[in-house]
Amino acid sequence: MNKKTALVTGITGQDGAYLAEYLLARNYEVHGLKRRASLFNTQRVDHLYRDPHDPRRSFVLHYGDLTDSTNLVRIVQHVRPDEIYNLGAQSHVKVSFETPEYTANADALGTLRLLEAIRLLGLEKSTRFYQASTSELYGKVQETPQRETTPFYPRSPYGAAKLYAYWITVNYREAYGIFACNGILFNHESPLRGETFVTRKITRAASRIALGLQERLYLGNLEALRDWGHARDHVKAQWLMLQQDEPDDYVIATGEQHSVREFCEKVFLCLGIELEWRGKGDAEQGIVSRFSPTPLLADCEAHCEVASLERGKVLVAVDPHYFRPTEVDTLLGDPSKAREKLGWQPETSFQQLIDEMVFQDLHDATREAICRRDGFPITASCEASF
Ligand code: NDP
Ligand code: GDR
Repeated sequence: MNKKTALVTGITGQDGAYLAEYLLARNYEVHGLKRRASLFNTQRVDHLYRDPHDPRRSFVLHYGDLTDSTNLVRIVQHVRPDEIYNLGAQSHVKVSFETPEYTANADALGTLRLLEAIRLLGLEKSTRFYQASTSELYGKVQETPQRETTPFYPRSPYGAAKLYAYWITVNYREAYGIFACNGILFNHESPLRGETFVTRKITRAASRIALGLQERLYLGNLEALRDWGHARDHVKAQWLMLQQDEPDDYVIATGEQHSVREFCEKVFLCLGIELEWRGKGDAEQGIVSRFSPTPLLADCEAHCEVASLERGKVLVAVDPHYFRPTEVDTLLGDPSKAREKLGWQPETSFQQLIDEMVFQDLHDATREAICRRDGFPITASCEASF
């Protein structure tokens, strides 16, 4: 059977890395778009890199940017992919309030540029297109749970940009017969999740606090409810959509909802730290009610010191700086259509997701602690604003 070729934008991001693995395991030739940066930005896919002289090479990166249409046309023309996965985006909701125009350019017009590239090059009948749509389209939710027919009400420049991308994908499917699908994916996380999204911010901070590398974790809205799945499961659904007889749009979610507060409690508990909440609103704090290191944390003691966290110590505090001008309070997806038509269902439980993320971040924190102790002042990158 002929090798299929896929072009993945956003290949250096969380989903891009999982999808690249998934496609390579299915014998695809995978081409990815990477942005020029002054520092290496390919850490998530470096293990897939092959020397260009290796004849068995199935993984190729091209410099490019979703804001540059000539470059997109050139890459699509060169690769002539069977499938395009448009995962590239300015994907941070809070950041989109700071950079609304750029977010619209990359997330909304970027999608149009790719669809136009398919059309200009006459690939309408040969190249299938996946658009990374999002539960942020539902924003101020009009019904619960959210399904494919639920009306959209975006609450951020990111959501509004993705709304355009959603509809232009539908329009090019209907107008030009392109096999184009929207995956309306609810939040999905992993050890590869960007450090400024709330789940990773929490697993990273809890691990560092447990090893005495950080004093406190500052968060925004603890009440926000999300339907959190695992990126590994969700990228399978992206691929399945493009393997169907007809193009369509699908909600991809777990059908389970948890609050930021609960996520936080479960993460600290993984390390043996029981949290108790005191105060209300902006003054709310998560304090230690009991600390008895779990075997996972106790194992670190062979290499570095575990923090002594006495009862009553404040580990989590609210900082209104992290609130958003308009918030999405609650999201819960109904993945029935994906289950029935794609045969897709999530395989990773909420607890397994947390365990995986904590395991990886504790490992990184241990390395940081050892290096610091031995006089190598590693500084963990942090971004105070998000
Ligand atoms: P990430 O933020 O981890 O990755 C985004 C990717 O897009 C990175 O590779 C980034 O490159 C790239 N990118 C950003 N701007 C541009 C640009 N102008 N041109 C080309 N590439 C660009 O996101 P995720 O992997 O989590 O998400 C993948 C997609 O799915 C995104 O479109 C996101 O909006 C959407 N989505 C994500 C969900 C989630 O919960 N993860 C849920 C629903 C939708 P660089 O590495 O250089 O920054
Ligand atoms: P989200 O993810 O906005 O849902 O977008 P994020 O993890 O940033 O926020 C989830 C919820 O947690 C609340 N929150 C905080 N968020 C961050 N980042 N930092 C904090 O300190 C904090 N405290 C509380 C937020 O207010 C929010 O309610 C993600 C992205 O991956 C999008 O690209 C994707 O489309 C959607 O998920 C589905």
